[in-house]
Amino acid sequence: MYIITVQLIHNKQGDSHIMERTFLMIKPDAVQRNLVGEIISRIERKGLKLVGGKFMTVPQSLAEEHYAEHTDKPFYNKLIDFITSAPVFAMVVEGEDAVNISRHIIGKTNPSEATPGTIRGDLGLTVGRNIIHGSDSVESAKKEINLWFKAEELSDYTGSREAWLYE
Ligand code: D4T
Repeated sequence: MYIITVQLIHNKQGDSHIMERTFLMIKPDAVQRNLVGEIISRIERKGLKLVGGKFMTVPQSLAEEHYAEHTDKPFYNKLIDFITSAPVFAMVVEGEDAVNISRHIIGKTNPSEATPGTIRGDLGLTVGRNIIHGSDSVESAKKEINLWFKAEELSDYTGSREAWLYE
């Protein structure tokens, strides 16, 4: 059974908007550098709503499945070693256009090219230690949420400030 990651929401005025969920993972470097609170704070301040989160050491099999598209890349082995080397904080966040917005606040893959103000631009230095992962499309978000989380680990709830975030 797949977890629903995109929903059409109707407000009282009859307007509709698309609510998305995306998968984010605070990587081992950021956990070791005590940046978990700083990063979650940036995501929450933007208005994205946390609907699931877990602190975990990534099993080899999960790391391999998550990064399956990179199997042939020269950095693949180092990437798997890194991601399984120490705990990560995996989470699911929800909001209008959540996939796109979270990629924007994360910044470019290589922190040396990421704009100041973004998570990678402010907190990272090198591509092999780039702080956080975020799904790059609605399709990957769906795949990754279902790979990392069970349906019962996610919460459906209305945030008390949603009327001040959405028309
Ligand atoms: P992730 O998947 O971690 O959010 O990163 P991106 O989506 O921004 O970038 P990606 O899939 O191209 O890379 C996956 C992961 O591999 C590391 N990496 C990447 C690396 O160590 N060396 C490299 O040259 C590249 C391109 C960083 C992110």
